[in-house]
Amino acid sequence: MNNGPVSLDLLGWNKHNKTDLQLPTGHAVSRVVVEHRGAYELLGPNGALEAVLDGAARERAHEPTDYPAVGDWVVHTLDPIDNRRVAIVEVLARHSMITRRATGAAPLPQVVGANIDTLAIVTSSDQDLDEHLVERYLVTAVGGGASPVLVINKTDLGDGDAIRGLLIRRGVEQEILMVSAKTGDGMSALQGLLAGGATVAFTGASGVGKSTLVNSLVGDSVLATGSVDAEGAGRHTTVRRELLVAGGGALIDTPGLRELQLWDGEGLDEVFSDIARFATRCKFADCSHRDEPDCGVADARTEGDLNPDRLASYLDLCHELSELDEEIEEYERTRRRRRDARRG
Ligand SMILES: Nc1nc2c(ncn2[C@@H]2O[C@H](COP(=O)(O)OP(=O)(O)OP(=O)(O)O)[C@@H](O)[C@H]2O)c(=O)[nH]1
Ligand SMILES: [Mg+2]
Ligand SMILES: [Zn+2]
Repeated sequence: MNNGPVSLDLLGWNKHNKTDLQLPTGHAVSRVVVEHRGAYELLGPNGALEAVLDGAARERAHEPTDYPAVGDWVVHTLDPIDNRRVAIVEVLARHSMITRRATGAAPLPQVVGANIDTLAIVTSSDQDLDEHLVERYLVTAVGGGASPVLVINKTDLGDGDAIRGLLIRRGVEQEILMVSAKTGDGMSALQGLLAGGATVAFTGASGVGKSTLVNSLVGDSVLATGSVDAEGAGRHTTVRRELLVAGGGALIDTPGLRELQLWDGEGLDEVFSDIARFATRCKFADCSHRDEPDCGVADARTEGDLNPDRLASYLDLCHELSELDEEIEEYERTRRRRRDARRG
């Protein structure tokens, strides 16, 4: 890992932040490259720094999303506050934010990455395609303000066109790149996503080659890569999210995910724009497209204009989101009750 100073420009600052910041003396801006439990690793013009969130900023953080995340631009002290770590005093406004439901019983959001331009959803030609999971990633990306792109890796091992066909038959409208991190095939298109100092995050199942792709784009084997078993499944080699600089753009590698729980449905209508279009023909404005009469969506399925698996997947996500809404309401109610009880 390079611990020397890195200009904000190389980290991608100029793509979205045109103005010069007026910083208090003794402060600087850096980017969060790794997040630990309550501590952060920063990279910027002052090199690699360890940081914690300072007390006042912690007071202001009411929601989990208010805390720094990988990809955030933060204002921090130059001097350490505890002999070792500098203090983050402000998280600058994000232009995008990839959020999922945090693991655990409580319905809480978790920011997986901030200020991401493109979310590369990686699949691999030697692993079974999970279309439903791809759709979850698509909704998460679009809802958070990032552009999704599909990447089919390991075209040297199997028929990438077959996977591409499955995605298209499923109704996926986003760009699909076919690459081989091993042979370098198609990598220039992936490289192109970094143009202008963009930030590209990689997500997908374990073993599809996310870290190998990032290493290849960085031009150095900075990340550990793993092996896959006979079925092509990975072994969760990557265990943390990490931002790396790639000559004018930034890359975020993430651990492989077996599943992804949505946090909000903001991106649903855009990702399933065909269904949203058919729904304008439903008799009832609040049609659930399950068994109402005169349902434009059901008609489209009957007529073969809508992949039934895609519709089932959409309805599954709608159901999950409405359950989540109820859970959040219940959670907030309990929280209020506890607070009121404490106040006596
Ligand atoms: N043949 C071939 N193998 C590849 C390619 N890309 C990656 N691999 C191999 O696939 C295995 C898994 O790669 P990783 O980069 O560790 O996968 P990952 O997606 O980061 O996995 P996790 O960190 O566990 O989520 C390694 O053995 C890589 O060498 C490719 O294009 N072709
Ligand atoms: Mg990895
Ligand atoms: Zn309907």
